[in-house]
Amino acid sequence: MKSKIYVNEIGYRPNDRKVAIYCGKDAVNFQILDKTGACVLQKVSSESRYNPSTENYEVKCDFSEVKEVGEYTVKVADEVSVPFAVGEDIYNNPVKSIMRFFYLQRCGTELTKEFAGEYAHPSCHDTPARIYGTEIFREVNGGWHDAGDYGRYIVAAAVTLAALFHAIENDESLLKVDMQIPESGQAIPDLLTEIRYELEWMLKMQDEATGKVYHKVTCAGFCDFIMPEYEKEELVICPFSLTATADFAACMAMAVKFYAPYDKAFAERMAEAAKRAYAVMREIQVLGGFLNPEGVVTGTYEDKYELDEQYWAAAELYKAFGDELYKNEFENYVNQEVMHGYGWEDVASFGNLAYLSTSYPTDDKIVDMLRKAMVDKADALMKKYEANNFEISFDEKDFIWGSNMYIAENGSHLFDAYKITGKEEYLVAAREHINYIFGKNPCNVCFITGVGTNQVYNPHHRPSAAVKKAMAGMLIGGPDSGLHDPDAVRDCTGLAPALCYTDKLLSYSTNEVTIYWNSALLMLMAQVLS
Ligand code: G3I
Ligand code: 9MR
Ligand code: ZN
Repeated sequence: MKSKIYVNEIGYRPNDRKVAIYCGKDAVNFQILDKTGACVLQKVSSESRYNPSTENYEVKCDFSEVKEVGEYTVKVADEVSVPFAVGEDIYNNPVKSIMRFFYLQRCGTELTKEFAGEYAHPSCHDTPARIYGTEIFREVNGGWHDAGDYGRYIVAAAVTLAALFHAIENDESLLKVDMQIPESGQAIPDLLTEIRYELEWMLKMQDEATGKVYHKVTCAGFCDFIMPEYEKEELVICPFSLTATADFAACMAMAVKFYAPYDKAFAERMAEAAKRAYAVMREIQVLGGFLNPEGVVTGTYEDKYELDEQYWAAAELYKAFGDELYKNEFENYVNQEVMHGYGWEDVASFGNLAYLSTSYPTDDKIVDMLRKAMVDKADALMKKYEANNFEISFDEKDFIWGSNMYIAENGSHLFDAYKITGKEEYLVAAREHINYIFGKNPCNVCFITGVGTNQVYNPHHRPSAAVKKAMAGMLIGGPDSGLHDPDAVRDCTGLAPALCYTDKLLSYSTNEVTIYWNSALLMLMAQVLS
């Protein structure tokens, strides 16, 4: 039986705020016990408050004054929390496994036992793929499997890499992590090697003749819970899309500076690819965004609103290359509307950061507009954060498919406001989003596989299911009150929004994993924990 005390199951760094949540209608006395069971702190919780997301009452137990390194539990009456640590290095191991996930998702290459352990497999998905509706076959090997499925999607890839680049910008020590990949030990950092694996695949998805970018390559449908080399159906390349082409342009432009010091020719290839994609993206007009062509049923990443992708691309190309054209186009977009988003669907915040960090000239008025809008965005999130007993910037309507990505994303918006204003409260709030992910949530689960005490055991992830062991280091989607799969309907009907989560293999809408959920978490961790 799980207790009603919710903590970050990894723990807390000595000087960080430390709060446990207890579910109950009255304020309580709580104790912090050390490893020997001795009480090191005794206090009274906050008053109880109703929570529309859980349809329950909770109190907060603030024990921030416990700073000594050690292992602790929280005790309320005769209930005890899971044990957690106070220490400076508590996130090192989780970060490493969150990073290694990308390696383990590699497609089109053999993963050996030495580097992949039980998830080793021969090369997969390496036959030429049919361009949808034609007799033309194209070689598009490589890249990472997107998620619990084995598809490869440009939209997902681009935002994943954008978040990883921001993670590096905020915490350079990530470049020193030994990811234990076959290429480890080279002059170029492991993380850049791993990212290049995805970039090389993305480059293959751009049409040489036109510069347009194909939306995705997958089989026509989803396979069973088998290892990737057994998915043998024909690979299909789906048509070009504006979303994919704009995201591709932005991502390639962003990548240039990271690789220029190591491989000039590669950097130049990406610069060229970015410019060509940008130049042609608006010619791809599919009304209402990309939709699956007949006969294909894999993920769509459909996005009816494609202006933010162009906005992001304009900013990123300006930052990388300094041409007036990109500047003017971005500023025009901003003058119409400042947009936001660090997700696969809404990507504009990446553009805002690019414009604000370029070394080329910027317009003061545009800079002010961006900064103000970003702080306004964070202030709206702060209101939700203050109203939410679990100290996340969510209300009861925010628990949608991939809610954990939006948790990470909101944390990054709060961090942006911290950078702009210098106000510590944004940073503290952003960190609470990490505490939520690691177990201080009403599901009472640490949402990263292989981490914590109350773990996720049955992620919707084909290799994990095939091997019968959850691969470590994967952020799962989290509660989705939309009940988008039969298991969620069966297990969660009638539950409050924040509780609509089920650790079932078939619950893809609450328990799947993706590359861009992991990258969103890594970006936030790099921002607020370094
Ligand atoms: O944007 C609306 C929002 O306005 C509304 O309030 C809310 C209410 O439900 O819905 C929001 O849209 C949801 C959207 O995700 C938000 O990101 C849709 O209902 C929901 O269906 C959609 O889910 C997406 C899902 O694919 C289905 O299309 C997930 O974001 C997306 O991460 C997921 O991606 C899949 C790939 O297709 C295939 N590979 C696995 C991957 C992860 O599950
Ligand atoms: O495994 C698929 C997962 O990656 C997708 O996110 C999800 C929604 O598109 O679909 C999953 O596949 C399921 C399919 O949609 C319905 N039949 C069962 C499949 C496996 O659970
Ligand atoms: Zn594969």
